[in-house]
Amino acid sequence: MKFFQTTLVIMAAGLFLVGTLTETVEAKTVKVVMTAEEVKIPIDNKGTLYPAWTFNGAIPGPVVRVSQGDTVDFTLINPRTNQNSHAMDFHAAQVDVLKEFAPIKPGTQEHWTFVARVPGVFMYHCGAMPMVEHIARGMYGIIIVDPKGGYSRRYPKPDREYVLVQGQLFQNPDDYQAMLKNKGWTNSLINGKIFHYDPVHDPNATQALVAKPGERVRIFFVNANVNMPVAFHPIAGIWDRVYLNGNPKNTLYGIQTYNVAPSEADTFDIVSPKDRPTNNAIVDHTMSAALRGAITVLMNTPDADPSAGRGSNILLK
Ligand SMILES: [Cu+2]
Repeated sequence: MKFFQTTLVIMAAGLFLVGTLTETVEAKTVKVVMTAEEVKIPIDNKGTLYPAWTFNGAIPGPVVRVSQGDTVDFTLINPRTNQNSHAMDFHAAQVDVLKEFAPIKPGTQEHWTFVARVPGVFMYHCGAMPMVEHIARGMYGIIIVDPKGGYSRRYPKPDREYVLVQGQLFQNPDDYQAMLKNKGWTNSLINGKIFHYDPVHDPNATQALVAKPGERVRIFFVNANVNMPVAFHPIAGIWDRVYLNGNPKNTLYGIQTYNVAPSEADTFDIVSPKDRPTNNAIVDHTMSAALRGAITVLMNTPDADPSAGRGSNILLK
């Protein structure tokens, strides 16, 4: 979480009067700096290296979290040591694809701002060509825009929050023609690793999501696959609520599987039985993806680590 802490600096708080009443809402400017890094990083729990392209040296890139109405003050650095142009496409931004989202060459940087007007969860990704390769090699992440109104009956405060970002791993990182045809896709990545949080399928996995029985666990999910939707399902459970695009105005109740399109992000609540310890396996129910790495274990036990899924621990490294 070092990058998260160092790259997100709350710059200033502006105070705006809302309407004619004395009610006030603080809108902040949040400074976000990302560096495009072409680096070899581990893509499984035993440390197999892959020549990835990343934001800040990790898949996914840093979690960006702001409140509705905040201004994101963004800088993208493309170091001279890189071989390729890179770009940033925040799905939470309403700007100009030819201006803000334009690629920048190695040895340059760009700076722009946007106001996060729409609440929810959004993907971000590199939009430089060939885009399929820049995304498949790891240049993606999540931006959470918390709703201005805060929590409510419709959008209850969760006990834990976790970020899960799914992607596709291709055997040949340079063959973007194969990526376009979805050929050479060998594995699914969850937060950058195959079976990242699944000690059942991978003896090298040391982590799982944890919660206490009966807690409301909120999952912010991004489908960063380049070609395939995700059939998002909690085995041995039912999604209590699904907030489409993470927006509390778009709430579905009692859902077994929700189909998440490429580039879509949604928020999912699950509440386990209160009276006993249980486990869930959160999967892409598309079998070819589940068994290539897209399974995440959620353990609901009374001794769950109280710091997991809270504060800066929502994306388990
Ligand atoms: Cu890129």
